Amino acid sequence: MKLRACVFGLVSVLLGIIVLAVAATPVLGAPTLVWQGQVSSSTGAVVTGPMLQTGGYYRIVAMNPWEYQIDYGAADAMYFKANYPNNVYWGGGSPCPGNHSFLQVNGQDEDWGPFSDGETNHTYTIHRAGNGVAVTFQIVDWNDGNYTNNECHIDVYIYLDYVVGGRVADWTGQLVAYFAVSGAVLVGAVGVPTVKRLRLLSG
Ligand SMILES: [Ca+2]
Repeated sequence: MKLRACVFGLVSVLLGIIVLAVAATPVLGAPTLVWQGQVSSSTGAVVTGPMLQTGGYYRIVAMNPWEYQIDYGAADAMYFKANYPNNVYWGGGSPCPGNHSFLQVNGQDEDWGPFSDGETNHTYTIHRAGNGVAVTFQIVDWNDGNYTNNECHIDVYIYLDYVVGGRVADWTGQLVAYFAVSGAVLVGAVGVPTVKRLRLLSG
């Protein structure tokens, strides 16, 4: 009886390990959320996200507009609209001044891609390879440098990407372009990692 109980216990433990392993394994066809956070426009504070593991691939999504001048000017991760007709539905946006991005990643400008208006909730996506350090986000107000007249925030979501046949894909199986941090650069400058474009995998 004791032996049976012990065997049963052992099987239960093994099953538990298998279940945990399956739960932790990303499944192509379903997005796996790693982290979500809010980046304030009114504080300009740096938000520290999770450590992106070396060997891992990640999809970073930013959405929602904010206001760089309440009741007058709206912005999102990459674009802005002065004298807006509506603070969500702009009818077109201008690129961030100086070829910067309002939403910074690891203290650097980011190319968030084509403009997304209110219909798509100002949503932007980039892909990154993990480098073993925590990723950070910050809104920099490149329009007036004044944070006291700002309002709202950008929502940031981080999901797992997948390696399919030696290439990186998102959860739908769509191949993506990704960016990684040079290991050689990381050794000398962990605090300010330099992003290096490695390969364009799409298309
Ligand atoms: Ca402002």
